[in-house]
Amino acid sequence: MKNILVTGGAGFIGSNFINHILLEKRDDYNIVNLDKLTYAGNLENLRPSEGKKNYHFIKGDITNSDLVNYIFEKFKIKYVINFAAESHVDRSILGSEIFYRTNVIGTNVLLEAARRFEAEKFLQVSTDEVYGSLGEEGLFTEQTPLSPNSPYSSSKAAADMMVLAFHHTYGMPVVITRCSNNYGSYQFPEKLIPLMIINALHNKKLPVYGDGMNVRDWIYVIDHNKAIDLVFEKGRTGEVYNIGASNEMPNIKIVKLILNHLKKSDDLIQFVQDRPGHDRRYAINSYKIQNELGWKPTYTFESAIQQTIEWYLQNKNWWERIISGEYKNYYELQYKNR
Ligand code: NAD
Ligand code: TDX
Repeated sequence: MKNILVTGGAGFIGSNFINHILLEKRDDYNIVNLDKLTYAGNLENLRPSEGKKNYHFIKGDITNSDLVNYIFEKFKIKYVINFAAESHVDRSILGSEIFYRTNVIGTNVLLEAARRFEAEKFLQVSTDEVYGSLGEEGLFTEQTPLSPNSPYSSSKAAADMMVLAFHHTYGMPVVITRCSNNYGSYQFPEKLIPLMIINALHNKKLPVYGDGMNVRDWIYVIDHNKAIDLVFEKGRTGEVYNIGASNEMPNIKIVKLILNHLKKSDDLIQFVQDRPGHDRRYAINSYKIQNELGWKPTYTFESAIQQTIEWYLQNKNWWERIISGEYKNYYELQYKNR
């Protein structure tokens, strides 16, 4: 039995990891999910895992070192997968402090506990945004220098540096994954794809930043989590693995695809003031994980995006509860004067 501390497991990617990858297929994993349940955390995401005997939930903050140490001791934790983070770029532009507290200090607290309790693996879930922005050519490799541009991505880059420093200095068995943009069910409505689906369903304007030609490299969340599971099991200590499905697309193309699927008019599109410091293009070279660990994406964008749109159509209760709460204030602040 592997006693694994999974942090941020009530968010979009972490809950998918627990539901789909672990509990359906891995009875040798004993998972302790530590999540603060911020605005982005939602226990409804974990319904399929509730009641399983190899799954435990603890509400708490990764910056709380007493709590983290207690969890390591009580559950004999030997493995950490750190998903917990403040994850939305636009919110980091509105205010950066919580991003540094959670993403940097929180990671440090987890690393110190992992050091104290001699953890056998520490997997840091990072992002391609740490590499900064690409021009029209080229792809991010693991050798691309870190050059983050937003408060969010700079906090993730700082955390990555610290994780590698713990390996270099203390010999800690760490590994880092850097993935491109995810999509799938249970993604919080603030992110591009769910935001556009939900606005279109309400015949509300679809706010496309700038000229809509910023490019993101999209991967289905299950493919990301299969890669994380593989890196967790087989990744070499001290290494970084990029994860991406080679599916670059300008934002406007995705927005039009969503409108087309929902049989709504392109007139709903509204080009609005650009995101400050908006990275132009992300694109991942995932040769290393494919070649070394044999991973490859299994979902095509064409089918998985349709499935995702259908999920939002079938699960209105999930997102209606979110958008009728505190989210309204965020939406107002973010979009009112654009
Ligand atoms: P999310 O915002 O949906 O979920 C984050 C989760 O972390 C929430 O459940 C939240 O309650 C929890 N959390 C936040 N602060 C916490 C704290 N201080 N202590 C404990 N729990 C806390 O994010 P996501 O999209 O699921 O992203 C998960 C991870 O993957 C993040 O580290 C993110 O940087 C990384 N990532 C995301 C993407 C993407 O496209 N969404 C791509 C690459 C990497
Ligand atoms: O209303 C919008 N209009 C718009 O044009 C929103 C919310 C976004 N956009 C654009 C900005 C980006 O170019 O769409 C693109 C995607 O935006 P987000 O969904 O906010 O994602 P991004 O900023 O690319 O970051 C995501 O991928 C990397 C995740 O949020 C990060 O957590 C992850 O690290």
